[in-house]
Amino acid sequence: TRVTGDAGGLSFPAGFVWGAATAAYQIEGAVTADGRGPSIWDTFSHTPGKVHNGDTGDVACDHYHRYAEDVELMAELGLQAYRFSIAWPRIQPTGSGPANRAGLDFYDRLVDALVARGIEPMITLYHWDLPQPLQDAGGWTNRDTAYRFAEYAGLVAERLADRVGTWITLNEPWCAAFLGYASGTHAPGITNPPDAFAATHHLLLGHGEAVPVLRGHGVRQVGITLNPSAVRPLDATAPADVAAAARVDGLQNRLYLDPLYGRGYPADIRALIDAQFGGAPWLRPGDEQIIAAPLDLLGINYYNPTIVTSAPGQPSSSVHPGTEDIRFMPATGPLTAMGWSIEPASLTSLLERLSRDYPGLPFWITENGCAYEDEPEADGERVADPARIAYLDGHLRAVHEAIARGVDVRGYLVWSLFDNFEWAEGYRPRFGIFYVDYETQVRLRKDSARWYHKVIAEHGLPD
Ligand code: GBH
Repeated sequence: TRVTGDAGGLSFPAGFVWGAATAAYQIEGAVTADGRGPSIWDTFSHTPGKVHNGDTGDVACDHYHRYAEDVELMAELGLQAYRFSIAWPRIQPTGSGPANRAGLDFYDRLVDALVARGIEPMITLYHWDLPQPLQDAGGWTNRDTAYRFAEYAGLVAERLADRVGTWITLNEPWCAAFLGYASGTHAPGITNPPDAFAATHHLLLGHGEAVPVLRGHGVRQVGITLNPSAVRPLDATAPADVAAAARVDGLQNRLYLDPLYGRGYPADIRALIDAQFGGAPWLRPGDEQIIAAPLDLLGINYYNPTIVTSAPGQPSSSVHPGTEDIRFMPATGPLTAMGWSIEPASLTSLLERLSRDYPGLPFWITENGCAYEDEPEADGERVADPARIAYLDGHLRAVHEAIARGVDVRGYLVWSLFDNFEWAEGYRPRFGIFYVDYETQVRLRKDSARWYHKVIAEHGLPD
């Protein structure tokens, strides 16, 4: 495999897949169309003070009505794969019971349009939009939600498994659990630290219950997407900082990876949960075996590094349970519109570390990208986003470097195809390679989309 280009560009291994990603609540809008029920993100975004500027996903990119044109844009871009999520409340408006046919019909049409254009659909079953009635019964702190999730997975697979090869059960369960139930910065906005661990367990259990259901419908490629923290100590020679980084790694990475890879929950984090949160009443015999259902790929979302230092006895700056005595360092250098620093080398080292400690599954970069407050030029046509091109170029070089060092990375999906509803940050940060005018719903190719088109066409980075 030729991995070095002739004139400073970089070419990727044969078969490496180029794509882009979105999520249902962030782009679809049409929140009451065709029988869709409310999700926790409808409730949360409509609660004053929760989302920047009071923004909601009510309309978003109106993708629900514009999917056909949107697929044309993907085809013109040359996209090989498109990762999107299914809105559970479109399929089961109350979170259980028979499928809402009209909801399934939408994704059926979308999948057909993608397949017709030669774009490989990749489904994420859960990208954070839990049906509100399930939340009313406790949400992910209720073990029953895991079984409801597996049931929902079956309804979707029954309809789409014949045309969709790759299925991701959950997107970033750490975010769903820790931002949803501990910091409360995401839906459902609960701030009860032990709930983050119960939610984590039931998310993983739901994942494990769903895997055999998907296989039963003939699905060949099943994975999960995590947001592993590229964490390191502020001072690598200070044992307390090294220990702090190891704890964050435990709480954010090993807490998920170890049970998924069949090792059960990590002992240090189990001990922390017992000591600080009064045990793990949610854990039942056999659960860890269910969570360890064999997978075919691991999805990795990477945006920025995390640098931590030990800070005992200081007022806690951390909202994450178990890290009260740890300080998360402020971002440095040129920042994105999310306030995140830009460090491609951390992606290479994260991938190397994961492939060393968690061998056996091919990796996909299921999200990578950056937000800016892009605006069209005076001509109303061009959107110049050189910083995004530099970010994507740098991170693709980082992926390439990991591959050169032996890491098995099969594909790369830009976050995001479109500017969209950035959760608690609303519409201000724009992650898209397509600009969306939220007044007119006009989509404009940013310069980064033109650049990505070339990357795909050349199967690598131009000079
Ligand atoms: C992804 O999550 C999501 O999958 C996607 O929907 C989203 O649009 C995209 O990234 C861009 O944000 O310590 O409380 O400050 C984001 C991953 C990881 C971002 C944790 C925030 C720090 C949380 N997140 N990170 S906090």
